[in-house]
Amino acid sequence: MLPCLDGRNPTEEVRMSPTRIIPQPTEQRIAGSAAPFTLIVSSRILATDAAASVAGYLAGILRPSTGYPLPIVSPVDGDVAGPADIALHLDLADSSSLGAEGYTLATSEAGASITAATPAGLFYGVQSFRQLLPPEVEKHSVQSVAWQATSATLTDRPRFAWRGAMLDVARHFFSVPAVKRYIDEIVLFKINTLHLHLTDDQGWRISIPGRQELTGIGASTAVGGGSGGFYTEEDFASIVRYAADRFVTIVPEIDVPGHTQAAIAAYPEIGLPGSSTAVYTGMEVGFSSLDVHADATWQFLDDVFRSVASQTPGPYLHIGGDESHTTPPEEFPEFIARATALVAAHGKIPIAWHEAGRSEGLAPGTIGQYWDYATPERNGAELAASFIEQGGSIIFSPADVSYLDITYDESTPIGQAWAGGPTTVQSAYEWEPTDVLLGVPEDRMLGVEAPLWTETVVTSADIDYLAFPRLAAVAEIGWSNKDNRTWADFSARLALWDPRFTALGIAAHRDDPTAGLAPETLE
Ligand code: TNX
Repeated sequence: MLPCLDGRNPTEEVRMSPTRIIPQPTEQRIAGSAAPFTLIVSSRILATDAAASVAGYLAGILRPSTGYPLPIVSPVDGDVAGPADIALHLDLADSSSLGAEGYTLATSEAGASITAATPAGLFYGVQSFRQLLPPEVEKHSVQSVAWQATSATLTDRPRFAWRGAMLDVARHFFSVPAVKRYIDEIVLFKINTLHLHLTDDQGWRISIPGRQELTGIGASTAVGGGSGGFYTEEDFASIVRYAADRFVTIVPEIDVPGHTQAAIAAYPEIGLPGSSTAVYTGMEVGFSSLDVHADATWQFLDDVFRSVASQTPGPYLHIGGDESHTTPPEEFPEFIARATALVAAHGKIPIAWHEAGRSEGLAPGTIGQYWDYATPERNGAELAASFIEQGGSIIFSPADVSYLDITYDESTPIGQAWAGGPTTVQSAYEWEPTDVLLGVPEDRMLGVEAPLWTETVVTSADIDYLAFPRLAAVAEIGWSNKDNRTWADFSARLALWDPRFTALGIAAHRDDPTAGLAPETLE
């Protein structure tokens, strides 16, 4: 039993998790009597060829901090795992019980083993295993620590297929190493999708062959007048590969028909007649629009969608569709119908923000991303239902609970305060997708995604501070059984994560432990 560490409600009866793992595993037991697993200098990682890349990833975590050689060995006949070894087993027979991403993990004095039907499942087993080891395992220099893991048995698989993070690289540009850093961080919490918001009024961030002005002019700015930037085709390919090696699908977003000032500055013929052709560095939204009826617009979109589709191996292409306040309202549905059809023609599944539900002509199966509030009092629900009626499903990103750019409290130095904000860690945790849009069947709920808009976010340290720990909260909603989650338990596990965030070099936000306490309870 863990102590209840949240300090807010010490009398509440809670069944505490046996381990500190986030997201909460489906089933876990600790064998109180069994001795822990111990990693020693002669430990080995046993893995067949198909599991070798996950074994390499695990070794990459363990070797720098333990200083142990940890050879990866392919088990040959008669080579059995010893009590200090870690064995990775791929067993297709387990796919019916573990699914495409599940795993079992067992640690004890008899050894450590992870079993899954797929390399992705093994990877998630590795994420749980590292959390059973002391936090110093996350450091990059040799630490003098007893490398013990609690004796535990876990069987774990995700609730939702889509567990996403979104990074806005348009308002401020983030370099390839900064994006890779974020990928390494999000996978700690078993996030499997990184949606990159690649274009907006303030910048165009991906190279499109034959459309040089997009990067020549469109990429030259950022919010506040910074110098911008963009990904070359090689840069983007290297992000996609890095993500794929960590079982993360990259979802590119080209936001149209609004949020397009950078593209219009580059190619004025695609803007609404009378549009400004200047680059833009402010923070207002909703003023720009493509011209729905111009041939130039459709030639442009064909070039862009073709190129982005070919640069992205994943099945999705996001077309935005949010806040297009200057697109003539009667033309917006037609625009969305045509744009989703074009994405489908280039072989990708279209995704759009929920406003696109105004169109009754969505390409079949178009996915809606709901960003209105979690409290069901606003109009987004009807728009989301439109995707369901047209054969699609829904990704949940309610702005008031899952937006990582909203401040935590009045003292947060960066971030925005709209969307019912501030958004505490507790409110990022205490919501449930099935309560947000009544009437959406659970099999049409693809999952959850936490967007990070970057109007006020400039550095990796800024990303870390706003994303952590709230992304961990949303990740648990996406992965864990809903009947298995309580804030008291989550916050206790989060408190145990503090030294791990520090060891990882993530300066996460920490709640003021006195917040919300009545003055008389304070010293
Ligand atoms: C709304 S939510 C936006 C973004 C802003 C964000 C700021 C959505 C689909 N659009 O353009 O960056 O608010 O929080």
